[in-house]
Parts: sequence; C-alpha cells; structure tokens
Amino acid sequence: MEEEAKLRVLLRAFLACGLVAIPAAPLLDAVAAPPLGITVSKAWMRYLLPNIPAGGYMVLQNSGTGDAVLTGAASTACGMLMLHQSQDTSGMAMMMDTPAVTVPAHGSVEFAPGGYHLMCMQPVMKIGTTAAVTLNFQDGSSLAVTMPVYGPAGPP
Ligand SMILES: [Cu+2]
Repeated sequence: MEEEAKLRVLLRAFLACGLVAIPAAPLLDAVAAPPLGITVSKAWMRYLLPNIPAGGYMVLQNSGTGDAVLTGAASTACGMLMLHQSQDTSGMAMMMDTPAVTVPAHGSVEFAPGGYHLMCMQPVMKIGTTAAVTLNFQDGSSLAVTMPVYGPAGPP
C-alpha cells in the first residue's frame, strides 16, 4: 500500500532524526472567532496504528473575498498535529512540513493522500469514532472540524 509505505518512510525519518520525544499538544484556543467564509467538507482521518502517524484529509472552501491562510492545527487526539505536504520526487515519496496553506478567495484547497495532509503524531483514536480538530488561521481565527476516523482503506 503506497500511503502506508510513505508513512513508514516518514516514521523512519523521525526515528533517524531522534525526534522521538514530542512536546505535548498546544492548548486549544477556545475563544477564537471562526474565519469568515471558510467551510470544510469531506473531512476524515486515516488511522493505522498508535505508533504510526495518522493522516487528516479534507476540502477547505473559501467563499470570502480575501485569501485565508491556514497556519496550523491542533487536536487532543494527537500528540502533535502538523501541516504536511507529500511530494513524489523522482519516484521517492517525501513528506515535508509546510508552514502555511493558502485557501484563495472564491477557491478551495484539497487535503488528500499524496498531497497536503494533516499529520497526527502519536494518534489516540479509534476507527469508527471521530477526532476533534481545530484549524488555526493567520488572522487569529480558528475552526473546529470533526473528522470521522477510518482505517487504511479510507472512507467507503
Ligand atoms: Cu506527513
């Protein structure tokens, strides 16, 4: 399974870098206002095993007149939640941290296997339940998203 292979590559990279000790999740900002014009659809998590990062996927739609910039995410279901981008460079699957993802005005951005994704380190979740994720934007706004948790095969 290709995605699983990518996860293994990433996991090995983390272990190789000695990044085993991961800081506690930042506190969720409960008072931030939701961003104007941003809606989320097709949200889901791919969960494999507790010691393998889970992937978060969704479509962000911006009906507003200004760009929205996603700068981070947090979840109590993850030891750490990061914005990542997969890239297939000369047949070698790579994942990189990405500091921000811009959702253009009147446009959308898809988080999907092989592209942008949320990388949930040390996942604590169960297939068939949901994971609560907070998306944080550059303007200080945030958006709560409920992500159904699926196994390796993804949504039916
Ligand atoms: Cu990743």
